[in-house]
Amino acid sequence: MSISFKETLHVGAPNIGDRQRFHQYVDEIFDRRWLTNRGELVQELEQKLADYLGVKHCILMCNGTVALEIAIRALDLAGEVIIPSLTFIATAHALQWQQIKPVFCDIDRHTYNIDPKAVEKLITEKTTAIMGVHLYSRPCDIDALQAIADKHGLKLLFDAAHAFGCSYKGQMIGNFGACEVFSFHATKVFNTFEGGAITTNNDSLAEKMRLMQNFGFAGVDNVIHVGTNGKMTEISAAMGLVNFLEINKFIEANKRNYDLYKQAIAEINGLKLIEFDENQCCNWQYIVVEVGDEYPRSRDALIDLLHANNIRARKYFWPGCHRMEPYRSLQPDAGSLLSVTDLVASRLLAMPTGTGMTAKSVGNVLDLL
Ligand code: T4K
Repeated sequence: MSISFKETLHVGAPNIGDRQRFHQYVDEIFDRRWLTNRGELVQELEQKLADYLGVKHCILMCNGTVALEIAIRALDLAGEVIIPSLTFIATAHALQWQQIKPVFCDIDRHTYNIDPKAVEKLITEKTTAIMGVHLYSRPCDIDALQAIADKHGLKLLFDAAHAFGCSYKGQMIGNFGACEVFSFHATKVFNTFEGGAITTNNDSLAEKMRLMQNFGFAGVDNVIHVGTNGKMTEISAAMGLVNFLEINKFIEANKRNYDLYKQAIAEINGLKLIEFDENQCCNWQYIVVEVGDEYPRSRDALIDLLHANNIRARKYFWPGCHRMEPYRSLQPDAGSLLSVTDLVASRLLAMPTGTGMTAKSVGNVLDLL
């Protein structure tokens, strides 16, 4: 079967705000001749995002991965850190990069998030932290994870790359654990081309992370800490300011697309669309479909069909970090405790959404399904 749409529909196609305003910002940046190193626009965006999230500190970063690395280092993590395997590889790499072993934990069958019951069994003498991932915009079971962390004297932090604009029990993601890390990559609901942020309500941690992202400089010629270069540029901040003006529009477009998918997928035997808590804020940015046994095609056959018709659906996050290098070689037995992860990773499919999708293009995808 081939419907062959002319347009190619990508998962991750960026949301782009007012171009004219962006061009004006670029001119202003050039006029000021201040391109990076905590410029005016970075400071303005940090304040706006901190206000939006209701958090004390928002530290903008060059990308989400470096932000994770800095958070991990600032919290003095070492030894082993428990994370889910069903996540983007950056979650694991940010630890391994610093010689910390990511210990892969199974997920809850329904939420796809790290399973607190499985976490406790993985704690050893070497464990220093739990890093939850709010996968596909749905917050982890934060209360349960915090209780485990408190009981065992572990640090808790979150990879919140997917959860900008989402809330947990009425409070915005960004306020939980010791700190939370966002990605503002082009593919995210809110993007700064490349970019990210760490948010925290802890003053001394924030100060330490600010030092670490700028080589440890505490003023001109005065280095007081080891550090790296995690700074966001003014161009990225300009993109952020422009996109932030339209964040509600972006989220509304995602919600409209989600509702269209939901209505149609409810009628299709064997397909199950991800569900969200309508009482919480959500960015609706991941249209994740689980392909069950009752569907006439396997997940892989379905993705082939979609690709043949210019719909670039993705198998996020197949095959799970534990089945990719270096973890596959370093931890060959990890899969024995990850049966839910393996099952779910073989069934999920992410579908295109965002402001680039019209109701008609969603309809075209649904016709094919
Ligand atoms: N933690 C989690 C849970 C994450 O999901 C991520 C990033 C991170 C940490 C790390 O944050 P960053 O360091 O990236 O800030 C993409 C993104 O590059 C990555 O940011 C994102 N997660 C991940 C889920 O998706 P790939 O390897 O799938 O990228 P790629 O090049 O295949 O593009 C993805 C899709 O987006 C394609 O369908 C094409 C489309 N696209 C992409 C770009 C860049 C566009 O249409 N336009 C574009 O400009 O990782």
